[in-house]
Amino acid sequence: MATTLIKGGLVVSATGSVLADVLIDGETIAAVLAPGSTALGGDLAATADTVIDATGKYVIPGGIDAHTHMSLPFGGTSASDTPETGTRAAAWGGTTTIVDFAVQSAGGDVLEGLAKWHGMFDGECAIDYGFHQIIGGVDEQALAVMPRLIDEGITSFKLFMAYPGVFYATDDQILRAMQVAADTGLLTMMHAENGPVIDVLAAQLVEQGRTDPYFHGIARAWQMEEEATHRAIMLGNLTGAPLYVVHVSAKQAVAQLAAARDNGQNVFGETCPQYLYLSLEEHLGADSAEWGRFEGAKWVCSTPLRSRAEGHQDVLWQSLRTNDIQMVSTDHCPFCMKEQKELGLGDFRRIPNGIGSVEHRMDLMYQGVVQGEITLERWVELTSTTPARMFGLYGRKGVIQPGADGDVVVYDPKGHTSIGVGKTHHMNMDHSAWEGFEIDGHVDTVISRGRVIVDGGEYLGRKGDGRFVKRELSQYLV
Ligand code: DUC
Ligand code: ZN
Ligand code: ZN
Repeated sequence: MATTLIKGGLVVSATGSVLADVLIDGETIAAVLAPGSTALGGDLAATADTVIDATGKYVIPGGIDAHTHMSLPFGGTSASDTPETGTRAAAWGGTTTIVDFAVQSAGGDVLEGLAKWHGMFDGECAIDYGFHQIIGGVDEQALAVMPRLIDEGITSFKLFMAYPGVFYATDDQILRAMQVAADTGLLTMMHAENGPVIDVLAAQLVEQGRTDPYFHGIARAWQMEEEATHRAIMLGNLTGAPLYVVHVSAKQAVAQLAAARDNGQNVFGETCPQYLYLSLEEHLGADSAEWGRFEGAKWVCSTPLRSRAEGHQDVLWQSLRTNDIQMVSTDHCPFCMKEQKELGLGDFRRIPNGIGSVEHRMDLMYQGVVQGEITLERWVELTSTTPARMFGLYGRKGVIQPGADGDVVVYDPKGHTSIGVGKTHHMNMDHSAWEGFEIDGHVDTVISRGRVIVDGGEYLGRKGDGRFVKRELSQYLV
């Protein structure tokens, strides 16, 4: 088996940082040793097949993005990154595992939906991947089949309190699905926004001629995120099902989660880089020579970007420090402006919802370290270790220790990354939601199960390197 030695770097974990050499044997981490150690019987730097000098750099477990939507059919089109292009872009950015969402649509068969996603992903990916299951139609058949997902390595499912007529679940349906979750250990993931109310507000705005992307953010009011988050928490409380709320953007929703946690309830929250850095005023309300007031369509996603004047971004950063929010994923769901976002010219309701970020999450969150918002260790915890623990991957992923998969990133804090189309942009999009962002750091080397797939500004991997990973139950269940 080929061996790789990463020598002289600062190995950063969720619990601390230490100067160490990391030896990977084949696909697996074999040892974490004092720098230059000969404990294994010789000079490893002389005998390893590949030696990577990480002096002055951070050595971290590969990023885990637990919320992506490659090729998701949405709003009359499909997310523009395929499993192939999206996972390659993820690799460029230091993410070595994604968890995407297989879809069961209303009236459809859950296991057929899952099989379809396997068909789309298998043999296509640059990095390892797992699936959550979207239950888009909670009916008797779906409820009966859900426990079998665990045998398939799918230990979490997502419900939507938004999107009536598409993925929407009513309260009684949520109750039934959560009862299954409480009985089996499946983790309930919730898109918490009150869809029926939002749809009325959106229709009223369009009738008033308020059709620009900005009004997407007005229609999707924070009150309806807070309300739905509270309702989901109460249904979780009633059923005893642990709850994971996806893409939290409103500070009031954070407060709901914090209160429930303080109350002893097993609830968790995820936010995304767009809610930390971008805003309703500056982005949804953007205006350009090329697109006029439609420019903001680039940042139409749900939940929406929130007002900076109202302070949501500051509260979200704070919540990452206090652990009121435990994870940062991307909700990567990219659409091009041409022919995709454009579908909503004249009516913001028709703009496909989503932002592409899978390539930039590790860099964007590292910038939080540079800015003093989070520590180095918390960066690793939010982007790799907690996702692994939350979604049943820990031990294999999310940690640098003997026996774990050789998923390792060498990150250079003295490097620099200019984000934007024509600079660092491998996502299949005609624009970047992050154009112009400058990062004081750089993903130098990415190793996936022992294979160097990014190094020296070159992509060295192959389509099909990535394998499906069956997941265990969440470590956060009690
Ligand atoms: N939100 C998005 O922005 N895109 C896809 C689905 C979702 O919930
Ligand atoms: Zn969602
Ligand atoms: Zn999503």
